[in-house]
Amino acid sequence: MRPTALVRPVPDSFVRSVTSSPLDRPLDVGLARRQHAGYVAALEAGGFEVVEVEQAPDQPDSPFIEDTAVVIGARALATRPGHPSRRGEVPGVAAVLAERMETTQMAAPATLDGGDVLVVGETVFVARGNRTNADGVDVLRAFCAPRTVVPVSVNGVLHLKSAVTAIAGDTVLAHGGTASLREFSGLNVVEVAGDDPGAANVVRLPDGRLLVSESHQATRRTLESSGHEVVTVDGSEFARADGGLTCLSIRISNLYAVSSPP
Ligand code: CIR
Repeated sequence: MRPTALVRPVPDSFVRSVTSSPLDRPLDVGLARRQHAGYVAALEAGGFEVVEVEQAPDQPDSPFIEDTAVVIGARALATRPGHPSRRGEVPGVAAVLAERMETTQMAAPATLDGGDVLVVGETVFVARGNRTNADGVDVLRAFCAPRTVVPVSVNGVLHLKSAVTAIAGDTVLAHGGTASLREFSGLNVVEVAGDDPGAANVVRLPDGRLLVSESHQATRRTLESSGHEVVTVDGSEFARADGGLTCLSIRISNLYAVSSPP
């Protein structure tokens, strides 16, 4: 299957997205839509076939589609998001996934957000505590078997991928002030500097380039100086709602796997 990215359009209700702190001004839906279009164009230019899941008018956070499913190999786990207001996002995404692959649904009391799950090679890292609970980790373990699931602690960020993402099959980009890097000791770790953990949130494109937010020029320089080709997009309106670039898609490919699953 060609690398595929599922995305979901920005509804008018986006203005009511969950935010960790009050905003100085309302979210700008028009701007978010323009930035979303730029993001989709960058995914397509980078080699993803983009599939748009039907808009969910009553689900403000639905563009942050990554949280609704974990895809490993050719199987999907539809999640039960940690924030109750987001659970209605799942059925629409699960239906699209079920047309393409075996899809199972996580059940209560488990909670897990896809943003807390990072697959690097055959290892699956997960952050527990914020949106993902212990039952969610147990369900993930069963889903991922025989792959190893490694819990990681993070501080002061919503999700694991807010502060650590994969930039190669054996390399992560990480904000060391936020995530414990001990668990990644078997991998190459490229650290981002500065106060913003979101500087480590990048998307690896099928053509090998890395998609970085325009607001993280230091990340761009770090990656370019280590030989990576970078493309940037503006994701600032989503960052105001606590979302990074990874949150805006579910990427289905074997980019992160050392070997294909059985
Ligand atoms: C939320 O609080 O759930 C959304 N406003 C942001 C979700 C961002 N998703 C992600 O980091 N994977």
